[in-house]
Amino acid sequence: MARMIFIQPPPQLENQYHDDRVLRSYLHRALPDDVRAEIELQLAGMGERAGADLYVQQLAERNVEPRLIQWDAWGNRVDRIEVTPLWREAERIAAEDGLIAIPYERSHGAYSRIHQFALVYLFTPSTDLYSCPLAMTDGAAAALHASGNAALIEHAVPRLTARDPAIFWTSGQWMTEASGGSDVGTSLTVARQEQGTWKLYGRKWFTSAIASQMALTLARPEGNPPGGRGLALFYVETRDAEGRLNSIAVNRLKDKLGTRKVPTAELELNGAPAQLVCGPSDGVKNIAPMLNVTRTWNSVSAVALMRRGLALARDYARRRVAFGAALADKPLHLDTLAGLQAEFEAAFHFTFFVVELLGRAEAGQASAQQADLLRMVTPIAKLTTGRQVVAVLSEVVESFGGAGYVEDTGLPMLLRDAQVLPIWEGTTNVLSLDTLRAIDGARGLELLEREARYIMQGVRHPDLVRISARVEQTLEAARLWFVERSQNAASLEAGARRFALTLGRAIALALLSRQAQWSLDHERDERPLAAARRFAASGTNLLADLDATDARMLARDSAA
Ligand code: MFK
Repeated sequence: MARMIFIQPPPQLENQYHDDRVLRSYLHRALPDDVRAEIELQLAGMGERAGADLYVQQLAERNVEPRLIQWDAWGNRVDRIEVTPLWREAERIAAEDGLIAIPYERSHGAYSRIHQFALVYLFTPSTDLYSCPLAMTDGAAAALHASGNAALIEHAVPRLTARDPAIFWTSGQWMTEASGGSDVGTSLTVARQEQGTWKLYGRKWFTSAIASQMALTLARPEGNPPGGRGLALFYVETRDAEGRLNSIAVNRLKDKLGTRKVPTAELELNGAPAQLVCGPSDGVKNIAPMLNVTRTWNSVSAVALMRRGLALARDYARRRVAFGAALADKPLHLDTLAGLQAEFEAAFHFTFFVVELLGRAEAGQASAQQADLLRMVTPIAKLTTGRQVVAVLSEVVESFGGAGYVEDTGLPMLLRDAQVLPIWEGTTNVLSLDTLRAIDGARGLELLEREARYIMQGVRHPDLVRISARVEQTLEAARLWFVERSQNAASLEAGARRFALTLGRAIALALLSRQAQWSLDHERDERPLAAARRFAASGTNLLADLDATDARMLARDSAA
């Protein structure tokens, strides 16, 4: 007699736009009806591909990785990178759907960034972090525009923003050096003028887009002082007209925990020809517009991966029967998923708040205060969502039990990819310090408090009124904490991460509350209210009065 074998049902994905209540409800609130009507078909198309053919291809290519081919058959050094088939398809879709073009064409004015990032959010989880080169491409276009370098803008930006895949270029962002890491100012790459051309000499330790046609990079013109100010921002084209690398050697690809489809390379610049983008100094300052755009992509990628994990976990919970019932009918399993959903919804509204501000600023519609706000919330959203995505995806993996730990379900890859999001583009701690720089004293915190009050001014449901009072108290406590700690630089620095996360969680809660009231009023939907209650209960104020001496003892853990 044949034995009955139990087969676990794999999770499945529907159209990722139609299936996404949070995205659809947000777009309904944030966009005028005519703009939403104009973009909806495209979003549904992207949602369909993300849940179907791209996802199928992603699972089928799970073991395919990019390759560095250093030599051709005849002994020539070629250093060619072969990316995966899914990446080639992703590049075509990105160009044709205008994933970079949209905010520069600006057909929907200040709403163009919402249009772009809604598409990016749908596209990202099914395309193996192809959003990495796209983020840098967008950042390069933004930095070139900010530079005012008319020749480079005319030459490169039409390629970076092209919709024709044959013309479309992507850009790298080569900052990290072995000496530098987060401390970019210690970079050792030197720029020399040789026969009227700048040539770069040095080693770039983490470059995520050598397969790109151009890069923005930092180097120190000979004779310049040390530090970030002594660096200059350079434009480099990676290959010459014959397709040979321009005095650049690829030493190896990195063997990384995740993002294994991203061909991150170590490069040797052996006199690579380059052009100055702005002046011969202030490179860190001049590349900052790029960082702020890539950090926004990072936040969007974090919410996109959280959403993918939840879509899979929820679907699986309906199919998987254990202990006599579907997981979706088990109170403890539901409670666990509800907590993750609340984190995701808060992260989503925070991220798209940054996206809205960016769109307004680029369309020339942001007040000076909104521009300051954008500068503050960009790192705060990046660091907050970067922590959330790792926590959420760790739980998502666990919600599948042992299956979540098995490679060919595709689930471990989600967690490994998520782990890069709090690291690249500035770690949680580096961005916490950037937050201190960006808020520029108590004045910035007052601005945040005013904005939170403005966001929550329309809430009427009693629970949301209580929550909004809590947000105000938290932000006020953060301001008082900041003012007190400002007397002692070491103590301020020690608390910077808890401070930045407190701001992040409080603003996210304010935004989630606004959406919850709107959904009650316009959709009779209580789910965002439930998410706001959950998120509020999980705590926003992380500013416990922790002692620096305790921290030193614990962190060093030495016998002395
Ligand atoms: C899915 C999407 C993900 C995207 C894919 C990414 C692929 C990854 C490729 C990578 O390159 S990852 C590596 C990314 N590396 C970083 O993000 C660097 C992290 N370190 C920092 O951000 C440090 O804070 C920083 C390097 C900026 C500190 O350097 P400095 O030399 O100590 O800078 P300083 O003196 O604080 O600031 C110099 C100027 O820049 C100041 O202006 P002023 O000269 O007017 O005073 C700053 O205000 C300004 N500045 C710095 N950061 C800024 C900024 N301005 C605007 N926005 C910012 N974010």
